[in-house]
Amino acid sequence: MSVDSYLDLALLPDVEGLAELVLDQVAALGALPVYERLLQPALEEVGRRWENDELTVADEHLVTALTEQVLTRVRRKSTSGPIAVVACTPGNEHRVGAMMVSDALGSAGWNPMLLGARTPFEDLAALCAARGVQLVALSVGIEEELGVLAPQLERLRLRVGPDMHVIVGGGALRRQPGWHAPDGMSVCTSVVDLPGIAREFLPVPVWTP
Ligand code: B12
Repeated sequence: MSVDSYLDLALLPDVEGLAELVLDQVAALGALPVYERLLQPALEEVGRRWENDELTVADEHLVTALTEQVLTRVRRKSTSGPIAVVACTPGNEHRVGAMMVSDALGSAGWNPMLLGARTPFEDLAALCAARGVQLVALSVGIEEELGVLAPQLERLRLRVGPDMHVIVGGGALRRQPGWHAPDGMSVCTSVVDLPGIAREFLPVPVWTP
């Protein structure tokens, strides 16, 4: 899997070539490893080249937009499992990771409800309470949000109830791995590892004679 080939195709732009590259890799390896080992490093490389003045903001927007297009081609259909909400924290516009998380939860038997970027906690709490949501996966993209995140999560759980599981991840946590989640909540920064964790939270069917 080559980050350089990915970026060469995206910057041309050759969206069909890009889709073919990704779909071939997905067929060989599965979607989640390709997200983690190709798409994520490619976007990080965009950030690095931008910092070095090798790419412009417009180039970054192009690669991000094409990555989102390609993701919609790879993404699996929702399952009929229980709803799991996927959202970015209120200050986070980095939504590509959340799209991948949504796929990871789908592959674990949940029915992902992807809310996307900048989701206010009040609205997230209201939605989860109204629908009896049992799993929320949150993506934190900006390290500055981590300072206030724990009390916000505590309030979310108070509002929705103790049965709701919360898994927190995202680029900010990969860059700042020392952050501690409130008790009873999980931190996971890998979409490859996420299905194993999320499966454990699936409600166990009650057997009635
Ligand atoms: C693209 C991009 C943007 C785009 C995003 C568009 C979009 N549609 O998403 C735009 C232009 C909006 C943007 C804006 C900004 N950005 Co920006 N951006 C990036 C860039 C280049 C790539 C991000 C990305 O998509 N990565 C790929 C995805 C797939 O990675 P990911 O989100 O980490 O997700 C992976 C894992 O973390 C995991 N995951 C994600 N969430 C979760 C959740 C769970 C539960 C689990 C299990 C796993 C998981 O799954 C994914 C697959 O592996 C990065 C560079 C970098 N080094 O990351 C900077 C970067 C993230 N941005 C940065 C900054 C500073 C900004 C701005 C403040 C710039 C500005 N001055 O305006 C704004 C802030 C906007 C905001 N409030 O969020 C900094 C953040 C530093 C920090 N403080 O934390 C970075 C690191 C660049 C840098 N080196 O400075 N950005």
